[in-house]
Amino acid sequence: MSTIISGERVAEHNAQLRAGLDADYEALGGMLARRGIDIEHLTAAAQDFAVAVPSWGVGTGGTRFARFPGRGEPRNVFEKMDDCAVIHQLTQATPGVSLHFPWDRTDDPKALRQQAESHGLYFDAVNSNTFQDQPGQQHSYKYGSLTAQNAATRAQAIQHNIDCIELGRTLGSKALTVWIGDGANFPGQHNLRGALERYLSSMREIYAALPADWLMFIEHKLFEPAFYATTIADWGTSFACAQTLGEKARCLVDLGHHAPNTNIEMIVARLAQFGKLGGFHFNDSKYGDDDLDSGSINPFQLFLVFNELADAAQRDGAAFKPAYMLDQSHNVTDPIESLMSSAVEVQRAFVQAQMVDRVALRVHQEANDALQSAQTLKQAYRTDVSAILAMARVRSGGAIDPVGCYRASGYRAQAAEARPAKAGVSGSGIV
Ligand code: AFD
Ligand code: MN
Ligand code: MN
Repeated sequence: MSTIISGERVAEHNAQLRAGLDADYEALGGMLARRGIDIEHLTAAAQDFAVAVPSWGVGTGGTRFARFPGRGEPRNVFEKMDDCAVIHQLTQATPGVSLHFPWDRTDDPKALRQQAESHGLYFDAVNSNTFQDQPGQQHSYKYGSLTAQNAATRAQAIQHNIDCIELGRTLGSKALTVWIGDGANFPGQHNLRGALERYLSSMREIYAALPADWLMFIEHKLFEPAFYATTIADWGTSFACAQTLGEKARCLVDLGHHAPNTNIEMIVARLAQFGKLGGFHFNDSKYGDDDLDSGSINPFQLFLVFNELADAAQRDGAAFKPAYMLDQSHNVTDPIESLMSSAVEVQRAFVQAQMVDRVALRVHQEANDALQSAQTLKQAYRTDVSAILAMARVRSGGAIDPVGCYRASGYRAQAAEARPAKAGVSGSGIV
């Protein structure tokens, strides 16, 4: 497998930090042993953990007001894949890449697949884009896409999704994520029920084009760009649509797509209970769809989500396999650094949730001991598992300190030289 940052450089970096890591790992192992937990079991679980990176995340994102591009941003999908390869090389936690069409369209999908494979990467769900117009497009999505009043506009949006499936097939993807911005900005602008009927009829056509081993993820979002009534605004609508469409349709939970203070872990539990939890877009937010780095604002919520996932995995076994993806917009950080840190934060919540004493939790719940139930969760959440994550990385060939190693490698400065900004070409879409 080819690596972008030289293996010697990573080894050199790790050598400097190894003694400290070994000491921390041993101390943590001793502490966990006293709680009846085998640290090796957790480290192995951390090594198996994977979260996909969105191709659009390696470019600087934007707000509605402006985009301030960074140095050396990728200008096409091949350069994006190089950045994704660096993220995976150092974290060993992000082997999947989620592409977005037409932003990532290439005339040479074979070369793209080869490039991915040479870096040990594969393609996760592909994303369609009917929330903005592309140059030369016949029908505008200004008034909607899959729900548009105009049948020809709907047909165009349906065909785009079918094209995405076709492209994804050549790349080895196994799922299509559909997020639409459709909705109304004024009361009365839409017949609320009619819009959802048109959505379902469009989605049925897309569903019919899914290969047998594919899934379709329906991504809901509370608001924006439709500020009065978003057609697929909540998990209830998403769930009803997934049920109506069939077995291959599942719900995708983007953490930012809910009203502040929504109990997202309960949504996760509900979807898991009814076999409709397709996957996640991890990010964090303070207000709305902020797309901030995972775990940067509310790491406890992330832990509680993973606590539900651990519970579902215990109940449902290997059949329970939601797709994990990041979906963030990086405005003030180096996107590679943000994605590496976020992957580690998601992995951290996953490992902490594995540590919850589920037997004790059940006993406390059955005894109506609310305080001890909460303390059981907190005990896992308060445990610093950084040494487990670092050990998992180093054993898999990654870096003990991914951001430190990345900075020392000079990758960004080299990218800035190799990728002079081209007018009108951006590595990022609007997220
Ligand atoms: C938009 C949506 C959503 C989606 C992303 C990529 O809010 O999060 O996943 O675009 O399609 O930002
Ligand atoms: Mn999303
Ligand atoms: Mn979003």
